[in-house]
Formats: sequence, structure tokens, C-alpha cells
Amino acid sequence: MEIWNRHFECMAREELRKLQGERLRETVERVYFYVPYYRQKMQERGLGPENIQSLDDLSRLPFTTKNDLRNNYPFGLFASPMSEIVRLHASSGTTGKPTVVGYSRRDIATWSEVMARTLTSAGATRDDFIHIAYGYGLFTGGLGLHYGGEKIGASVIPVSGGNTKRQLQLMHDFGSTVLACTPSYALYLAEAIEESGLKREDLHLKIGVFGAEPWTESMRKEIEEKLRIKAIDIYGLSEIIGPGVASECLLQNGLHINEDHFYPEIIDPETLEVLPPGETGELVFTTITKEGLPLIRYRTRDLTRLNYDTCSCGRTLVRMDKCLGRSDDMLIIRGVNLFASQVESVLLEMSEIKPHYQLIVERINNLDEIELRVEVDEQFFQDKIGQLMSLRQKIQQNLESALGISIKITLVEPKTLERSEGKSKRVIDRRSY
Ligand code: DLL
Repeated sequence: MEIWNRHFECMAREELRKLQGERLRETVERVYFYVPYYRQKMQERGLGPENIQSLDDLSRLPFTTKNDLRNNYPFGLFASPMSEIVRLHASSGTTGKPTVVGYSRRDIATWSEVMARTLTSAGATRDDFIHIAYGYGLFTGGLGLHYGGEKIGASVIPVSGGNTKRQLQLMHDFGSTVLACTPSYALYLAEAIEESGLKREDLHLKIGVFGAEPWTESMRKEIEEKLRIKAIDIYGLSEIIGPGVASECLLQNGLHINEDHFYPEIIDPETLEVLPPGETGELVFTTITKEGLPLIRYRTRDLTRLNYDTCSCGRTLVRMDKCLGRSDDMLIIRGVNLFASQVESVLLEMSEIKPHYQLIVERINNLDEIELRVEVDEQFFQDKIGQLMSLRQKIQQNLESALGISIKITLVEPKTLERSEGKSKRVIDRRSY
């Protein structure tokens, strides 16, 4: 099994910890001097850069959230002058303000490095043809994989998403060996291959690098059987760098985190206490080498746990479990991030309906479908069917113009949706995870 950067991926843990501590110190200095937001937060706690000497001091620093990025939209948390920023990306949120991230030239080099590690750990080499069907554009998937693919010297095919027929044709004609896309699109492609009459032997696929959304072991099995490839889980988020934060090795037993760049902690999302190794909680990252947008203790909202046992692949980098849940109400629908609370705020503005609703997400033919069930006000429910239909249309239009996503609407009678005692169950996710 090849390893891209043996020095950092297989470093003795003590040495790694020392390096992380040094890099943390540099990062804290950087944000203190260049980002007024962080300086103020630290001053409020009576902290200066001199108080953060090692990883043991990390828990004294405040958390950063997606809201902090939104409040400082677009570039307020950047720690490099714009003249040093060579790339901007943004996460695929559905509200007006996306989360904007910026990269310095060195950040782009770091990103290529961690993506080269990701692809190498999946078994890709310079002899491969990498078919990139992640979206190119503001989304980090396409260009992230692209730079990593070039770095390892593979032949990169920047197909981007959509147009399945053309995907199949190029995959066949160019002899693609590595498929990079979301796991749900991989399943969709698998079925399209069956239907197209193409024989699997006509394709040269060997490896898939799938991520950007949760997927289960049973989905993995199905993809591996249908496409006859090795399906590797890759994880990342725009705020930290994009894809390249963590990825599985060929043993497929946890995702190695590139912790020489992104230092992980697991916290209890309620109490915000740091949890001991092995416990499940919310994943938090501090970037320790970034220049453009360094983030301190960024709350990913993703739930997982860390495993510090040495992996038999030789890498010493900590592994995170496959990430299947979130500690907030964010849904990823066809790659677009959607919060149930955003739907709620649109509904609350309409007097004809009650704020009792449920979102039901399903995967039909491997594509995500979302339905909103909402209770109509008692008085309104007595009305004629025609009025109910125009109400339904109005809700649909309001949601679509606010969120940019089409949702199927079902109106239900007052008091028919289940009420719960504790936290209400607003979202029923019937996709297989
Ligand atoms: O999805 C970056 C990416 C691109 C990762 C391509 C992998 C491949 P965002 O759009 O900012 O960035 O969304 C980040 O997606 O917090 C997770 O909730 C979810 N996510 C990403 N990868 C995985 C995965 C990209 N392998 C959010 N398993 C994250 C489960 C994932 N969830």
C-alpha cells in the first residue's frame, strides 16, 4: 500500500503532538494579530497569544460556528490581506448568504497535498484516469479532487456533475479508472450503466472516492457490488479546506484525519465539554497551518468518534468513524445544505398555516426527494378545495424563492401531525442512514 507522505502520515505520535502544538501557537498568533473578531473574543477571556503554549491550552479558546462566519460575511474572518488570497469558494447553503472561504497560495498547496494523500490512500496512482463528477464551481468537491489528482500525476478528467449519458460515454471512451462523486450519484450511475446496455467489462473502473454526504456500510456494499470497485469514504468541509480533511485507507476501517493540518477534538454538543478519546460527540477542528481562513475550534456539527489505535496500513494519523449524524437540523439534499429551521421561518410568515410541520426525506431511484407536511389553520381548512390548492402553491413558491429548492407540499388537517414531549421530530429522514 502506497503512502503519499510517509514523514507526516506515519509520524510517531509524540513528535506529531509537538508539531501540532507549535503550529497551534503560530495560528493563534496569526488570528490574534490579523482577525479583529478573534482578538476581541480572546481579550474578553483575558487571553493573549502568550497564554496558548501547547495543545493543553486549546480548551481555553472559544469555539467558532457557521454563524460566526455568516456574521462576518464575506471576508471578515480572513487572516490574510486580499492581495494574498488566490481563490474563493463558498458552501452550498440555501439562504442568501453562503459561507465564504478564502485560500492563500500556500493553502492551495496544502489542499493539493492532503488531496494527494486522500487519493493515494484510496489506491490511486499516476497511472490512473480520475473521472471527477463532483461539481466544479464554488463547491469545493470538483477543484479539490482536481488539484489532488494532478499532484499525484494522474490523468484528471474534469467532467463535473450532471448529464449522466455523457458521463457514461466519457467513462467508457477515456477508460476512467477512478470515479469521484457523491455516493448517491455513484449508485445512480451504477443503475444508468445497467440500463444503458453497457457491459461492466467495457469499463475500467477500479476505485471510487465518495463523500460530501453521509452514506452507510450497506450503501457501500451495494456500490461495490454493482460497480465492482473499491468504494472509499472521503470527508471534508469547506470551512476547514474542502475534501481532504480525512479519508479511508484501503482497510476501510475509519477515516485518517490529516491532523498535522487540522487538529480534531470531540465535544459534547450540549455541555461543550471535551470528551475523552473513543466517545461519540461533535467533531471540532482547529486548522493549524492555514493562512487565508484559519479557524479556531470550528464546530462541524458532525457526530463521530476518534480511534487512536495504530492502523495496520502504517499511518499513525487518528481515525474518525464514518460520520452518519449531525447535531443540528441540517439536511443535505442533492448536495445542497438545508436547515429545517429555514423552512420553519418561511412557514411562520404565513397566517393560513400552523407552525406544525414535518419534513420527510426519501431517496427514490437514488435521488433525494423532500416532502413537507404542514397543518392548515382550522378556519382555513373549512374552505373550498380550490383555495387549499392555491394555498399549497403559495407555500411551494414561498419556499422555492427563499430556499432555491423545490419541495413537495402536502397539507394536512389540524392536529394530525404527531406531537412529541421533548424535542419535536421535525425531520424524518428515510434515506438509508
Ligand atoms: O462536502 C466537501 C467535500 C467534497 C467532501 C467532496 C468530500 C467530497 P461542504 O459542502 O462544506 O463540503 O459540506 C460539508 O458535508 O460537515 C458533513 O456534514 C458532510 N460530509 C462531507 N463528507 C462527508 C462524508 C463538502 N464522507 C458537510 N460522510 C460536512 C458524511 C459528509 N458526511
